[in-house]
Amino acid sequence: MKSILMATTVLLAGSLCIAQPVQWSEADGGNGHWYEVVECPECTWLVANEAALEMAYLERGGHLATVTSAEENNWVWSQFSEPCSYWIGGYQLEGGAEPGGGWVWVTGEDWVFENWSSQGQQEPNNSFNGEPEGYLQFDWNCWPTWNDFPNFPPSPGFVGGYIVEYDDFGPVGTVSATLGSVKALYR
Ligand SMILES: [Ca+2]
Ligand SMILES: [Ca+2]
Repeated sequence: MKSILMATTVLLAGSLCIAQPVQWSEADGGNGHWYEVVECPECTWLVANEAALEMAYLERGGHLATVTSAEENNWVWSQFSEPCSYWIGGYQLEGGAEPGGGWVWVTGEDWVFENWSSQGQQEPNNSFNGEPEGYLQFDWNCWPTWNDFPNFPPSPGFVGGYIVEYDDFGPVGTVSATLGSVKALYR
């Protein structure tokens, strides 16, 4: 009986995908922040945003990852084995010119680096079957570039989950208090 239980435990442990935060260390040219992937195909961007703000690691508060340089983009993309269609922390403000205007990071960091997809359709294109798009994800075509997308997972494969960044804002709760509420164009 004991051996059966042990075998079951091993099987369960083997089948579970237990994510662990990983540091983009300064020794590797990084920013010292920690990152984590959360699988959640049913998560809208707004749900993912709220969930990320509730997360913490090493007493750092989390937020959806803000990918503010090519180096950060490449590190996240390769570190998490090509997180196709995962949400990251960009969204479009009300009044932003479509499709590329008014994009901001949840942290308020400057929107300087952009990495829109151009391999297939040119993104941002503000249209998914007629739905406007105001939220940021890694492209669902599995390119290491970005797509603007609506606040929903319309069918399996279009949303994988989300990427959390544990910043140096300080203790748990500090980040969400600092950021305030998201005022996006499309709910
Ligand atoms: Ca960042
Ligand atoms: Ca798009």
